[in-house]
Amino acid sequence: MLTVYSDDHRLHDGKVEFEGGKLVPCYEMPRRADLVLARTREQAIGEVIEPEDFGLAPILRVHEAGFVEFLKGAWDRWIATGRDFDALPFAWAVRGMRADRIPESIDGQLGYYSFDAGTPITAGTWQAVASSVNVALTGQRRVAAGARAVFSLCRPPGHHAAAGYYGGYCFLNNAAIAAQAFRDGGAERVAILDVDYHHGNGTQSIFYDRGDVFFASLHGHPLDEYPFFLGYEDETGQGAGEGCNANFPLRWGTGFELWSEALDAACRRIAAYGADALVVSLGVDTYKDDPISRFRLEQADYPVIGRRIAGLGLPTLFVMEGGYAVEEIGINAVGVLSGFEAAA
Ligand code: SP5
Ligand code: ZN
Repeated sequence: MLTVYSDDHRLHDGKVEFEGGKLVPCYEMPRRADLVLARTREQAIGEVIEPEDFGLAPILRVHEAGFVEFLKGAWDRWIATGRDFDALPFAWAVRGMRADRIPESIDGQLGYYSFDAGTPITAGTWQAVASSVNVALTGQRRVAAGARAVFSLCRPPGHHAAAGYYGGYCFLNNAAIAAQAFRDGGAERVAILDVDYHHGNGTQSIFYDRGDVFFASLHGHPLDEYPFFLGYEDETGQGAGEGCNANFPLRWGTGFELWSEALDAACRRIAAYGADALVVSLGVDTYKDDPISRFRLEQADYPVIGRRIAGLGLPTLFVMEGGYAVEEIGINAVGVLSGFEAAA
């Protein structure tokens, strides 16, 4: 399997995130992608290529122009106020507040365009984010041109980012932008399977009222787990998208037996939908030793996941999302790809 990768991800290197009442070192770090890349080489799963530059147009098919403009300029505006450390928001518009008015101050806008305080913007964030999108789109192009499967080793991840806000270590939604590119390239129907531990709230919200992109997600139950405010089973889509959203929330402590039943159910829904292409939001924070997650998958389970996904028989783009047990992230992510290859 071909891997698409860029060193530009290292330009996004946040120091701290807000978690549990404290600023703690970022879980989402450059070493994650470095180790996944190293593992693709060790396992010789295939050639590694650099991304092409697709510019802003495919991003603007999914994200609001004002939000993209904000992301591009946020760091410069932040340091212009005299601060030389990571930019984090601290206030948000919630129920009954004026979400229709955009503040002028950088601090107000950080809140307006985000949903958590765990996602620092740093000097190189925009460049890394734009490159991560290009990694996804380069993979998408190859799959659209006939490759059975490609691995886009994206960093930063994307599935928590919505059309107009960032959060959850995600800024632009790589998987959603790739899914839209499949549609714009002529695919009639696209499915997205999100196996990251966390609900893909951004991806769901982007396609919620559309019937041309099916979204299925297996994740920690919102009653227990971040991002808390989306991801219930009764979110089935709306309007033209009714029936095209499928959530499989699972409680803390879930092991592979139960998890793989949910995977089967999600795969059956995708097969019934009849997609022309599949995008997999590949997070491996379902691993038993993940420091921020509470599922119990083991290393040997990841190739089984890949095999099940290959069974769908669809042209498949894997897009890297989460996974914070850094020393095992390569083994687990590439385990999925190897299982897929063995079965494809
Ligand atoms: C892409 C992705 O996986 N994003 C995840 C973002 C999660 N951010 C919130 C982290 C809160 C962790 N709290 C767990 C406490 C264990 N020390
Ligand atoms: Zn995650």
